[in-house]
Formats: sequence, structure tokens, C-alpha cells
Amino acid sequence: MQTTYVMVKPDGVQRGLVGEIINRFERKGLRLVGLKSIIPSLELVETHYAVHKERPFYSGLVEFVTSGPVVAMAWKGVDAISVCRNIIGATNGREADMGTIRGDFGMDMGYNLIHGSDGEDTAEFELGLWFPEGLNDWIPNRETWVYE
Ligand code: DAT
Ligand code: MG
Repeated sequence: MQTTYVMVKPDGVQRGLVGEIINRFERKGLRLVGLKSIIPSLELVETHYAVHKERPFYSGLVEFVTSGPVVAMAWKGVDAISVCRNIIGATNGREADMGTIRGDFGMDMGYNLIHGSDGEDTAEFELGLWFPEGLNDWIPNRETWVYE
């Protein structure tokens, strides 16, 4: 089992897509172990995107993600990191496959609705950053019918 950090960005909240987005992960069979609405501090978002610090889009990205509430989530499941990245789709919504969140709802590279951790180390780092209070694990009875 892996747990991964997923976040609806301010454009997804403003466009009223939070329920739609959560629904996709939930229906897939992933387990919701963390969820909150938060207006993130500059420091939090700078730390989250520190890997992109030298990129030309960094300051705009930080400004965008701090501009309003985001919905921070933790999803758990077998290979949850890659499964969530597949549900999210490619970075640019115009190029992302239809059926993915970005492919179905996105038209932009920056305003791409959602973030998902890209590897095990990143997931651990991001979950600790956004959920310092810890997660709420639980045993869903339905998983008897999700995994053979
Ligand atoms: P992803 O979110 O698909 O993991 P990333 O980690 O490469 O993509 O970049 C982080 C975010 O930065 C991405 O969701 C949108 C923004 N971004 C990336 N490349 C960009 C670019 N060339 N111009 C504008 N924004 C960009
Ligand atoms: Mg990334």
C-alpha cells in the first residue's frame, strides 16, 4: 500500500470541481485518509514547490496556489502514487488524455486543477508538509471487493 498527496488547486475550487474530483478517486477504489480545505501560507507553498525554485514559472505558480483555498487530500491504495497520477493526467490540460481530470476539465498548463505526488519520496515529504497532524486511516469493508 502507498499513500499519496493530492491537492485540488484554487482553480478547481473556484470552478466547483471539488466534488467531481473527489468522486473520481473514491470510485476508483482508493481510500481517503486525509481531507481538508486550507488557504496555504507562502512558506508552505514555497516549500512544496521548492524543486521548481529555479524555473521561470515558479513565482507565478506560488502566487496562484496561495491565492485561495485548496483542498488537501491523502489517498491510500496499492500503487496509489501512479494510480492517482494516471487519474490526474498530463500536466497540460490541452494535451492530457480524455478521461483524466486534466484532460476532461483543463485547458491550461498553469491552471491545471490538481496536484499529485510524483514518487515515494515526494509523497512522504508532501504528506508530512500538508498533514503535520497526521492522517486518519481506517479499514473499509469494501476493499474485500477491490483487491482479490
Ligand atoms: P505536475 O503537476 O504534472 O507534476 P510539474 O511538477 O512538472 O507538473 O510542475 C508543477 C506545476 O507547475 C504544474 O502542475 C503546473 C506548473 N508548470 C509546470 N511547467 C510549467 C510551465 N512550463 N509553464 C507554466 N506552469 C508550469
Ligand atoms: Mg509535479
